[in-house]
Amino acid sequence: MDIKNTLEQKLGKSIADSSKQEIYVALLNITKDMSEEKVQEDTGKKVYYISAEFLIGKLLSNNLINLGIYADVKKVLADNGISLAEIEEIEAEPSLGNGGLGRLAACFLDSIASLGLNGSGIGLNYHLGLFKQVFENNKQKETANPWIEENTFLRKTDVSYPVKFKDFTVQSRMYEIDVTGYDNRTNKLELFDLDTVDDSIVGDGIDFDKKDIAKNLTLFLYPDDSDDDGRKLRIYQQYFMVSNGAKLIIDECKKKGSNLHDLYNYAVIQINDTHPTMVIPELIRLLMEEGIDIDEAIEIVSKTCAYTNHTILAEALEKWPISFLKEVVPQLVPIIEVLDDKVRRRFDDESVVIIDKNDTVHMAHIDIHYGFSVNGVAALHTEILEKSELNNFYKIYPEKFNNKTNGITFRRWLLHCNPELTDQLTEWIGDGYKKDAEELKKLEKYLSDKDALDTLLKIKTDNKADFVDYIKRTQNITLNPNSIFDIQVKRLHEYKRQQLNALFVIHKYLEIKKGNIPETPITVIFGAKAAPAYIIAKDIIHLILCLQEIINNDPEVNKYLNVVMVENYNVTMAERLIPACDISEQISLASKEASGTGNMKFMLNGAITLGTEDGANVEIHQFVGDDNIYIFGAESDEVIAHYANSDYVSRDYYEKNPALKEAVDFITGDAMLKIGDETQLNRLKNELLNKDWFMTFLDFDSYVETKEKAYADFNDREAWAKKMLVNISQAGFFSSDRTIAQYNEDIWKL
Ligand code: GFP
Repeated sequence: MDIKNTLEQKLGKSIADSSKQEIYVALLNITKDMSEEKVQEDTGKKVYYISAEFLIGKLLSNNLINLGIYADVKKVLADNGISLAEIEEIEAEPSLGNGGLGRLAACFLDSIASLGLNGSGIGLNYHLGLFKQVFENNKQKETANPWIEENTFLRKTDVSYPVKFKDFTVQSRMYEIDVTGYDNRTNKLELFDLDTVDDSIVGDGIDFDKKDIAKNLTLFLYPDDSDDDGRKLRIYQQYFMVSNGAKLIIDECKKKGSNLHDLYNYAVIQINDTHPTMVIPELIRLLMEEGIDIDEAIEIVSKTCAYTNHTILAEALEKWPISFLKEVVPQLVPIIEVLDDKVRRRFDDESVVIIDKNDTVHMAHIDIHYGFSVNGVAALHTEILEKSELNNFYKIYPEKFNNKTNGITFRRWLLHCNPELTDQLTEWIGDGYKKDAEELKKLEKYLSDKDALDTLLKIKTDNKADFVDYIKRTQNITLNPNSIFDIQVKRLHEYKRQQLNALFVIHKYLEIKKGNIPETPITVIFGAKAAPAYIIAKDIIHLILCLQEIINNDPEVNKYLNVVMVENYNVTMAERLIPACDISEQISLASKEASGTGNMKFMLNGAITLGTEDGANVEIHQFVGDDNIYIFGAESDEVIAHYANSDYVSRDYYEKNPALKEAVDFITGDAMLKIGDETQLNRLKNELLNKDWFMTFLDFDSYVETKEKAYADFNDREAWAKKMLVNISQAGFFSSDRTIAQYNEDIWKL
């Protein structure tokens, strides 16, 4: 294909005479045309991945790569003095996800298409996304994030269904986004929406009338659920998603010849976390409308649906009062009662019922009883589900439980975000690794090659310099490119323990004040959004931003230590940060992080993990060996025992450990109170001293010691480069192509 010609044809003029905006739109349309040509006829069994979130990131470059024209487009533009990077910046990042859950769904869609499998994503088209984070007075403020532009990858379709709620019916509209496989077929992400949704009802920040469903239904992902109206809105959203999804699935299967009694031969539904759980009773209801009796309908649906669990945190396993369901979707209630009744008849165990004695519906319990597969997302996570969190279910259905360790798409997290490293790897080992990630192991032969190790260090230095420019240009933050980039980016949550990292920063600051100067300067970088109603999470952001102000403005310290929290952390920012990282912080309290996927992205880009034995860190550790990872802290068994015995008392650690006490007291010391919010800082300190549910203090000493060791090791550049190369060479297992191949082999059987 002659890219220059095609592009100029679309533009209707020469590239030289076109604006960047025009070039962006032309490229967008070219990729849409090319993707469309790779759509295949829907035959055979198909997987439907239903998820409240799809954190897909910008699409232009990803699609150019997957269509095989990225290099050509880049060259044609460069010949005209235009950089593709500038064109990429014009695209708004879709705001359809929150964190790892949504990003995993996006990686999976890429791998499903790239492996040539027939599958669609099903979700919602949130107009204003999660929210856009801005910092004001060292605090997070949430604003709307309108991302849908006139020229967009979204396509409006004719597909539309009536969706009935208790008091009214709405008419949906399906939009779709092409999911272009790498050198393979195109699949679809189907996003349901409502024509009546009205962005203008959003006032200051992200406030709106939660009761006006016709106008607010698809405005925001995860609307504030701190009151009943907010919780009911989530039920409206979830039902809207699954009712549309179920109708689409039935239509598509019928078209392929299904008589619905054999639905499971045509469709498999992967339920991503508990948000889409109502697809089970809704499908049963729809099959009954088609004349199938309830017992058979339940059997059919149970053979069609599979469930993935992403967390052991009770708060994230959804439970709805049955009264809410009666108010929003009364048509599902009798079905859920039958599902519960069947469970109660079979098992005399209150812990596995669907509707408990407080009239609360346990969504995960529906998934486990009425799905045919239950999987965790890393080996340790699945083991904890089987042995403790879901043990009562595991005893009933051992055959349903299985592990699928998460993965990431190397197209976005290596080929796209780190072109310099990609080219170098290709020079060293050929490009087979782009389709078979295990081939990265071939890099092992360079482990004693000094030139290769120097090259690797140079690529890291270049990526750091690029990031320094980018963050200066976009957020006016000045960074030292010669410092160690120590990075923690992920959703803000106490179990992920950004507060532990912040306590280290305080400790380090005080050490430098005492004259203990680090050999190499350090830059600690954070990126995280806190859920709008999560008070302590917002206090932690406040703490970090205040530390940033104090430390970066202290002339005694800022030559050696800087702290930065990037604003509005998203996929685009991650693509810049990850290739520039030296130390990857994966410091959750052992047992609490189901898997983590950032850990895999950092590893693939040559960062060294500093982490607990948690989630997929455990598997990373096994692959790279003790010398190429920094592991610290209590292990999951110890943590689980502390919870069981209720014997963790954070104040004891504080009283006995002067370094820890000094760091904790700093939170409400003079320097902080001068610039910070007293209420917030006091609340955070009290939380740590009197509760500390995620055992920050338990691991403080071990964290400090291990981190200092990593900082010291960094100075032996050759030894460090070796660690980097080992990490890259061992990353192959964490390709989402491997994960999806396993889902298909064990669960979907397409
Ligand atoms: C959640 C879990 C992570 C896991 C992802 C994907 O992500 O451990 O890796 O789901 O399975 F917590 P977050 O939404 O918390 O980032």
